[in-house]
Amino acid sequence: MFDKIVIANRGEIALRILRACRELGVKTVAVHSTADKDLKHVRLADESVCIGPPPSSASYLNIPAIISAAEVTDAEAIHPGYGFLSENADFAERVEESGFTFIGPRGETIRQMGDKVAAIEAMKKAGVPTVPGSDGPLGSDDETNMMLARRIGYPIIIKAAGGGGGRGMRVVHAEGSLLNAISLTKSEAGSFFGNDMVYMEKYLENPRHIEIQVLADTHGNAIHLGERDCSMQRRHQKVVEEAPAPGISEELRNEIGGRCAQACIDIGYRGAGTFEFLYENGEFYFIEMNTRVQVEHPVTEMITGVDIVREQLLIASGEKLSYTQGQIQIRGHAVECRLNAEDPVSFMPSPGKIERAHMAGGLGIRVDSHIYNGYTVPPHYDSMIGKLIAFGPSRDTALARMRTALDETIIEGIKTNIALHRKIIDDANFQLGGTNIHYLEKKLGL
Ligand code: MV4
Repeated sequence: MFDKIVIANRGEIALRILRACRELGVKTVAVHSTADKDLKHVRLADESVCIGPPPSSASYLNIPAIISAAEVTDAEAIHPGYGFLSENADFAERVEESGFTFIGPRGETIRQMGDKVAAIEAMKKAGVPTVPGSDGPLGSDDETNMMLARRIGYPIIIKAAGGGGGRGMRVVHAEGSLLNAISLTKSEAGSFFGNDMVYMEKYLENPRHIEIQVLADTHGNAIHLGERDCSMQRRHQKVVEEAPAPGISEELRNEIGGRCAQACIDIGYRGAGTFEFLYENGEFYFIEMNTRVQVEHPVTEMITGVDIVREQLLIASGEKLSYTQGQIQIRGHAVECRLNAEDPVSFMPSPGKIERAHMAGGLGIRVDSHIYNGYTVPPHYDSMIGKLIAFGPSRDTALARMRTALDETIIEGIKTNIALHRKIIDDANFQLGGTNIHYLEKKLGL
């Protein structure tokens, strides 16, 4: 195991990584912007290095500053967390070229999965079910593209190969708007992502967003930890996640999970990863792979007992996975509410000083948050201030515990989305389980 690592992130995930390091006896270096000197994990870290001014571009995205921090503190590895540089292939490569271990996949894998056309091709080849589509980039021949769309059947969606997470896509309902949609998406993609490659898929109108968590080591072992349902979202921001996904049988879980684990072996995947699927009418359709630890990883940890960040550290240090697939059991149900500092009406970020904070507790409650009494939420970063996770033997129990926990939680001085969470947990359709990706926006009347 490493002697010391750099945590190249902030907020709750930096604290989550620090806790995993403590348990493994790994020393920690917190790198932070000037705006973040009072973060909880900075105080708890063995060492801290200020890497720049508040804007992310000058601090958490500043590759030379982060690598220098590893050099001056004599650290061995860098954990990127999520967001920021976590899926930057150039960063992963520069970390390794500088003699440090990147806690994540090889740069080459990150680059392959960042190219959605290449990712889909690799997954299709590995036996992972994909959305019917162009199976490759669209060419410049209008007649061919029209034939392709007709064969797939409208509605179709045009997506940028360099996009993902909801950026660079356009739905087309009829042939009349196809060619214009292709050229618009292409030119947007060229300016946003520096890559004007686009592809076509059948547009699924009312899917759920279900993802499979995987772990793969450098000894040829790969396992899946079941699925999460992340359908409760607004403008591509997840709001509530849960595991397991309501209505997914053990047989279907093992079938799709097994294919994801095998795909990891086929592509030489290393570390924790997530296969994102659309799920409609009982079928899974792969759309993207995330090559990082995700915000919602705790719901999987709660139902499997596997510490995903610990496994990331073990894998990166060259050890074998702590579990075989046969040792993984799904037990109970977990729900996560993302707590955001935001206006309940406009959804605009609401940074500022937290005058009073009291976190919930009790059986089955987990709080992953860096906030404390008197902490000031800076305006420069994402508005998520923590996650409230409820676990129970059944989904109903997990939801009842979440309701109690939301009512116990006190955050004063800033606006939060706690009332929205209460509304979601109390929603009759959410309680039934299996609402689709459009449900929350429709419920909110957007
Ligand atoms: C789709 C789709 C329907 N059909 N692809 C949006 C984010 C990006 N990861 C992929 N996205 C979608 N791709 C096909 N073929 C609908 C979405 C989509 C979506 C997906 C997951 C979670 C939330 C979403 C919200 C709107 C659209």
